[in-house]
Amino acid sequence: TKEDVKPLFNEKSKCIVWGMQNKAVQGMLDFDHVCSRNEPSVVAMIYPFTGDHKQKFYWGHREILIPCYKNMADAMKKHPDADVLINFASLRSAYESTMETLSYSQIRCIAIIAEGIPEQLTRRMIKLANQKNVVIIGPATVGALKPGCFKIGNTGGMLDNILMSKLFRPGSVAYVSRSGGMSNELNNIISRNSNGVYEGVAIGGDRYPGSTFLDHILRYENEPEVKMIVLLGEVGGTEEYKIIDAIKSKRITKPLVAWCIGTCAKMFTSEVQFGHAGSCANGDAEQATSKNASLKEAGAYVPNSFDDLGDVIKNVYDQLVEQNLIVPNAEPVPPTVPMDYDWARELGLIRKPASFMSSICDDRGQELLYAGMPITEVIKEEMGIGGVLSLLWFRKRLPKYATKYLEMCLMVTADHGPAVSGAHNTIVAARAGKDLVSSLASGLLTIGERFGGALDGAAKQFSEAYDAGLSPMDFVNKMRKEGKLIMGIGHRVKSVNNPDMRVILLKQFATENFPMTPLLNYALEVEKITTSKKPNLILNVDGAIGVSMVDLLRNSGCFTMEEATEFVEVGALNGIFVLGRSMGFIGHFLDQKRLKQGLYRVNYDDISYVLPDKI
Ligand code: Q5B
Repeated sequence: TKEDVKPLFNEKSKCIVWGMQNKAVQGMLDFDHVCSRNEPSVVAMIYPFTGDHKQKFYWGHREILIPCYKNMADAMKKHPDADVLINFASLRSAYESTMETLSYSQIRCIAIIAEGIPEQLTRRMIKLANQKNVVIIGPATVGALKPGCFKIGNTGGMLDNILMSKLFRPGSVAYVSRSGGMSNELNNIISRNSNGVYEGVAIGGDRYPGSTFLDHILRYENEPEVKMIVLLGEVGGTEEYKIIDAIKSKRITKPLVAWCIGTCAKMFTSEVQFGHAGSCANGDAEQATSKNASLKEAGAYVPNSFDDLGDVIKNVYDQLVEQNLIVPNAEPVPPTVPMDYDWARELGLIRKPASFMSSICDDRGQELLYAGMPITEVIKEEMGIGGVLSLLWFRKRLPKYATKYLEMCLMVTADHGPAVSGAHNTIVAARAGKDLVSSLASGLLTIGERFGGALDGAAKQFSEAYDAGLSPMDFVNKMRKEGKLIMGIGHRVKSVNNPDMRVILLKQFATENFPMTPLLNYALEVEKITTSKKPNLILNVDGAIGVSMVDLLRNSGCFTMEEATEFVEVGALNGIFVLGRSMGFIGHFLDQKRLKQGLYRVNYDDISYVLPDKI
């Protein structure tokens, strides 16, 4: 018998939490704080998958650290004052961790939250717990709470619910239920119809609960502060009949309000299995209606329906007040606990300017969005790299010819041999033993006006001249007068005599597919003038992409003139070369590694030493 069992929890109860359940732990600490406990009820956590460390929590306004141990042995040794273990282990490991917990005599109560533990294992746990006089709450439970003292995990819900149901100070009504969800409902009903909850336990929905209705009710019977008891049973099982026997044998003498839920089960012609593993009637006696009738007959206060439960509780409570068996206390004001930022924001109570804004991609929902388009659609519609680029860079779904052109630009700029500045740098870095990212970055850092970074400059110079109405000749003369190079003109090796096939391909595609190409045409007129002076002053690959992209942005119908200009201003077009050439640089990095090339050192012959004779 457990009739002489001591109270399960008091205002000094300390527990260890098994599992990285930070939200539940914070909820417990907030509960402790509103209950005006002097110190937190959680002294340690156990999590076998990380090393020993500390987790940060709030104690009221203050931040505190709670140690988290890899081994249960260490947690127990360091915290001999903990006598409760809250086991959040999954159904796969809950048995093992509970059995281990039972080997430590300091633990008097274990709450097992996991649902679905095999019944055979549950029975073994219960057997050992009974031998060791340890109370198990659960499995398949949210836990229990004792206002003013202690709360297990997520029991009682969030802080606003705890305050609303006055769970921060003790009342005179103790309850026991199977369901954790319904225990929350009981907290609410009891707080509205009496001076509140003294203690509440949800024993869990499994067929074999670690502790039973009777265990807890007999404990309540022994606790002088408990003046009345509420039992919320349910269809299935015979536990309620043990209560009936105890009423009849006068082991339960305090007023008991009881109701078994699941009365609708009788309305079904076939067997009904409700949510809990144990909530299925095997025979008539296990029906909720039969149990309610028997409870009433034994002398329990049984309402006509669940809806009337609150009224019956109120009637019994009022009688106890009338008889001076309950003297309601003045209502204390609980200490305030700061609201969690996320919760306050969800409730719309606070607003804060965001630190930064993003308008191209959102990964918060169920599915990743590129400019508002779900990634599954991007794939389904075969948008390709050009389509992704159009969404992420230009925030538009560009027409097919445009995305195809973008892909073509990436393809033709992907590489131009190992001799160019960027590939050279990548190769030197790779041969110096650097990793892929460093070698790539080393190559990318050479991209500038002279090498691969003249796209935006060309777009700007040509479009400004064109918009100002300068003839190609006037433009060339103006640039010469100002001593400026024309961006997008000139090449080290390509010339009219050695044409750049990449540029020919780009020109051809743009003239054949774009709605119009006025800037490209203008640039080709400029090229005629510059190449007449020097054959290598051709419209190069940077220039061809730069001016044709202006034609695309201005004439695709997707952007305003201002938007088209802004893309050039912010440097979007150089991004095309950067992205394309990254493919080549990575290729060169891999190539060097594959070829096992050693450290590169410039040959002395390649350096002209021009030091002063003497300083
Ligand atoms: N002159 C590209 O120069 C280069 C002139 C010019 C007026 C011009 C030069 C230049 C503008 C920037 C530009 C992108 C540095 C190039 C690329 C990607 C690449 C690379 C690859 C790849 C080449 C000789 C004479 C001088 C100059 C005059 C030259 N450029 N006049 N406007 N733009 N262009 N960059 O050969 O009278 O003799 O003093 O800066 O568009 O990077 O494959 O290598 O895919 O990787 O060194 O294609 O053109 O010629 O500077 O010695 O000039 O021509 O004033 O006249 P060079 P320089 P003068 S595409």
